[in-house]
Amino acid sequence: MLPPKSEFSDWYHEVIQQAEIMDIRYPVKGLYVWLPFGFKLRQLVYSKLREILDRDHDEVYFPTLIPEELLMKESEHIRGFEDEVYWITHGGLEPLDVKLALRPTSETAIYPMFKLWVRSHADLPLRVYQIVNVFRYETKHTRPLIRLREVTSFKEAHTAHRNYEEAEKQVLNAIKLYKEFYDFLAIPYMIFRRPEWDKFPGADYTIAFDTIMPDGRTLQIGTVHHLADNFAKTFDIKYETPNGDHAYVHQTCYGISERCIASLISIHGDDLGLILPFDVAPVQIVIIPILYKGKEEGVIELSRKLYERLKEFRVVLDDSDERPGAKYYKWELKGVPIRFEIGPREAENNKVVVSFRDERRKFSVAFDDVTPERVVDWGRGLRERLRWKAIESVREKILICRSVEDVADAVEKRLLVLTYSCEDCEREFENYGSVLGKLEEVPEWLDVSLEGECVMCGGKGYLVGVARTY
Ligand code: A5A
Repeated sequence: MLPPKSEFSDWYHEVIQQAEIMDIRYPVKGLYVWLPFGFKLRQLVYSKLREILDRDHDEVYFPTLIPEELLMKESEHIRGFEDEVYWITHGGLEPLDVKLALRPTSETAIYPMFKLWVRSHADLPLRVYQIVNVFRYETKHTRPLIRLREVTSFKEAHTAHRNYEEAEKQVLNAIKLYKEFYDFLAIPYMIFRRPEWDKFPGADYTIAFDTIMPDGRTLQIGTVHHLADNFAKTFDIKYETPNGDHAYVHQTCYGISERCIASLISIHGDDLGLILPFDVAPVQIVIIPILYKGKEEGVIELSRKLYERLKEFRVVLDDSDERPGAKYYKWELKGVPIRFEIGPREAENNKVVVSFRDERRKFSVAFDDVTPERVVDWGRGLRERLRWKAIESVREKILICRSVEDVADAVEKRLLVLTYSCEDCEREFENYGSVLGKLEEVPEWLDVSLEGECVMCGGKGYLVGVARTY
């Protein structure tokens, strides 16, 4: 049995174990084991991310180890990461001449190669990505899929362009790609421009995607950074312009980790377990024959026929010896979107009973009407319902505040506060919670104006987010 989802932290820890996403007993803090079912989910989610990126990026693979000298080259970057780097100091018993870092992210591994690859304006834009593990010695409370010391599914894209404006276009493009990805997962998000003091180390500015977890804390589920020519200057990445001059490239990078799966599990799940959108569910359909002594034959036959017809999907015919109740429980826990039940009555009338994981209401359909097209439609319907349910649950955790007093109170109650601030006063809000930064655009499901009077000083202000964060 799971704890109720209202006890979110306990629910989360239990559901990822009981639904067989992760084994969290690995004896190193912040490192966890992907189980087969979880790994399959990861593969399905990440193949969408790949599909989106492959349209105009090339996938690459860079080494895990970065020599100390390269990692230390960009001063702001290293200042941002120095507390978090794991170092390799020995090869066997021999101390190494050059200390090697386990990559915390790969700018300093990739950009020295960019220097070699970029020659002329014709080499630009350059867009690559990799999906790799990165290591960060996180000191905040570690949690599976949310705050890891080995991030196992770190998608990082790195691009180079002719100038600041072209890099900025890429930032907008990356935002569009991330929107498509999270819309596909039916996960609502808000897009903030992080304040200066919280931008990515070495970036010109950082745009972040945040979602709201069921306990009201926000989770940063992706970031897009404009790097301007900061790294290009450090790593000497220059190109020859059409008129023969030499200029530094302008760069962007953007990343998503397995937090996308943490949010998928957390936002859609319920007291019974996971609820997975049809496209990413490792098991999309389960068929459960209801067997009574002496009446098995027709039931098994019809179940097999249905299985054959739906074979293009990830479908399981659960004809194990367990009781139907135990089977329902198991497949509900794993978030299977569509369930068919076939008993003697169905077999006799050439019908099947259908239920969807989110609604759980059962209805009867003629066997002949259960076509693959119909199933795809049902899957689409389920995603739409999940999307709206998720939007509702996120919306009720947002409060628009027009006075400072309300901000403190609302953050305390685990609400994401949207309020108005000017640039000078923005940092003051750190006294109440984490400042997410300036809201870049109003989500279609929210009705609020981006501009208003700063609630601190009455000056011209913009909408900022303040919340407790993961
Ligand atoms: N090179 C750039 C892309 C970069 O490293 N950006 S980042 O530091 O912001 O990380 C990208 C994303 O990875 C973050 O937005 C966050 O969603 C996720 N992430 C960062 N640290 C993590 C950790 N310790 N565990 C899980 N996810 C993490």
